[in-house]
Amino acid sequence: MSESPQGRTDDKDRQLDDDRVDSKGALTTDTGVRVDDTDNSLSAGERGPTLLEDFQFREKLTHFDHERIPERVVHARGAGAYGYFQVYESLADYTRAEFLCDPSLKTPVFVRFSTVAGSRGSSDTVRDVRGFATKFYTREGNYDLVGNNMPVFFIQDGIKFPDFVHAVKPEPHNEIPQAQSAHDTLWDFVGLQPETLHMMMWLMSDRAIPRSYRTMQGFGVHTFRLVDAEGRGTFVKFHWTPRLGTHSLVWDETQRIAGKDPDFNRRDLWEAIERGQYPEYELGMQLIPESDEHAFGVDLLDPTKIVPEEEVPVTPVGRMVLDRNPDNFFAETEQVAFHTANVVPGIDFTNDPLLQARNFSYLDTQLIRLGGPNFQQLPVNRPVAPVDNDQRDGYGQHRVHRGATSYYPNSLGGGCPALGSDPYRHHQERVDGAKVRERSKSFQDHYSQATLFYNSLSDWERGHLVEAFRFELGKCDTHQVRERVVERLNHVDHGLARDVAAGVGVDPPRHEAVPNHGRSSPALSQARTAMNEITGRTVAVLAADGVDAQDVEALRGSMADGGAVAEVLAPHDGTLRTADGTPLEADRAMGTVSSVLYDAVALPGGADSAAELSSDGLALHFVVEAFKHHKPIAALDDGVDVLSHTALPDLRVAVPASGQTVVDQGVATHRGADHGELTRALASLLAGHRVWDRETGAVPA
Ligand code: HDE
Repeated sequence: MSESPQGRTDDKDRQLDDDRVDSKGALTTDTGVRVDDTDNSLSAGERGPTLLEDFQFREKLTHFDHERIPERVVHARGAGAYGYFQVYESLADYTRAEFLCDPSLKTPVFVRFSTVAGSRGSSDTVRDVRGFATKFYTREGNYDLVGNNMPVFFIQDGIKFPDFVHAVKPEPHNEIPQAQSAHDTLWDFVGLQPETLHMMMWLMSDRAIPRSYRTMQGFGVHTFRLVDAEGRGTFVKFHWTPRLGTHSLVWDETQRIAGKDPDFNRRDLWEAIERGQYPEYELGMQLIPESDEHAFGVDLLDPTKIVPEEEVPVTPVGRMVLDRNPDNFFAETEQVAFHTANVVPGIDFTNDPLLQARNFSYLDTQLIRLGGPNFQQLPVNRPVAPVDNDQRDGYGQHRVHRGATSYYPNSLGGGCPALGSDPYRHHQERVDGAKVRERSKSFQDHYSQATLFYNSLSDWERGHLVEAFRFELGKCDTHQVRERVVERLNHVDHGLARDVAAGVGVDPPRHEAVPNHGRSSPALSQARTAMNEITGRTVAVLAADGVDAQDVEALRGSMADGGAVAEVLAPHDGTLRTADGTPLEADRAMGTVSSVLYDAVALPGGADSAAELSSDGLALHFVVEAFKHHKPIAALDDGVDVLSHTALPDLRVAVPASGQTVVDQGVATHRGADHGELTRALASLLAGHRVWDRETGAVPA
């Protein structure tokens, strides 16, 4: 049995070993017949027709023709990783689920992150919701928590899902635009379906453009139910909180990354795990006794609402670490099949109509996507818990069931499989009502939590939100669509509606539709997230011949100490001649990357290097663009001079005297030998992620 690259093995990893294949023998057909030529087909004479008899050729082509399966109808583009989950303390007071009650257990998990609207080959950094789906391989069966990075959803009842998805996906007549919500049909739907408004606020916020899957929250969205050993239920809302804080990109940056590196988020996850910087998330729960079901002024069954954390605090209950990349994207990340109805004893549903619809849809979708009812036998899906039942046959059946019986009850098979002891029991909720096709009145307030979200944002977050609405509506060709959305926004906040209207050529509403209630929930703002980490952040160190080698080492060393990665970018690949003559290998040629792929830029000293960079358009653009995107910039000695060659008024930051470190607008500069203060300043700016109060309006990048 091989160990995972990171050296950890668990039940799932050991199980997967039976399926892992390393190519090490002679080439054969699928039937095991050895072949010695895979380049030439069998033909009648060297220039004659190909022969039907060539079974090897036919098998190779046929297999190729059938390599593709349907992509997911939503969440087609994703990236996955294995890891483990461990609960801090027993939650036996609320649930009988073993993996939530035994702190000594490390439960293996597979997580798939995704965008929603784009096709499998679309870009990572589009404005979209991100999926955050976790499969826990528990000893009591698989449990799937299929969440998103936003805590609410676009619609209240699953019967509206096809309408919403048809509206957001590329328009059907010309299949434009790919992976974008900025088009008429989505906003037409939004204007006519006000229950979308709260979620649209989240979608227009920075949450929709995460810096990394490692810096993204996750939410179960629905209210679920925990059930203890006595059958008592407790409502629960699930939250994942990333250890590195919740951080986003800048909109202009995301669009550039989409071209420079469409795999930006996928690559970031993969590389962080390969480096041993394992992404970590804390699981939190909002626990609500059944007796408090109606205590919060929102219907817990309505997935367009949150329960503010200030009213029901999030209790941290456990930790998830992702420490192993998959071996094969298709076999694992593509074939993983999540299903909201994959629950284990102690976890149950509520009557949220969106959740109920999902409990139908996910099984159905796997049948078409994975080609039949045996998809749970695929290696990534197979539970570590034993499986035994009378289900038989079907496409892709891998198990060789022995014996004559496949029915219950039987005596000929010794009565097996026998009914299990300690089984899954559905919570005994009393229900009663007439069959109706009606939305509950308690679901009808569509605006007050959209207002709550808006009120809770910091100034810079609000600025981004207004810009996002302007961008998206500005892409709509139909004026009436723009007008209707502005009218809806006037129910959220009058100022917001006016700000958006002013950017999209719509008459600003003259009166407020409803007064802003003034309430806020500080926990909703990203400005309050963890800002004490630089693990996995990337710093571009721009250098040319004549660079000061000690400056480069100081930058590299201090960044590495905090877990950040500093890369030396030079005008060309290969070796640089440094000021003291020692050779320095460039990590990359500047022209193959871009500032948008880094979190910060540093300019080391060295007169020749600074002079060359000061007349290199690529290098100057690098600095200006990083400044535009609110990124920390650090410059040492002669490197400080490069800043003035960018000829930007905003970049004429305060210049340090010898021996001094100055931090001005997130630009840290230093002249003199001791770099300690400068590197500390850079680390602290990086931990704060971006310099949001920097004025960038005049920067033309
Ligand atoms: Fe999904 N959703 N969804 N969804 N969803 C799918 O299942 C669906 C909803 C979510 O990485 C599909 O296997 C309906 C909410 C994630 O493989 C499909 C409704 C939330 C993923 C489906 C919803 C999600 C999916 C497509 C409304 C957040 C990706 C392929 C009733 C709580 C899982 C597949 C992965 C995937 C249906 C609403 C999250 C078609 C009908 C709400 C993270 O079954």
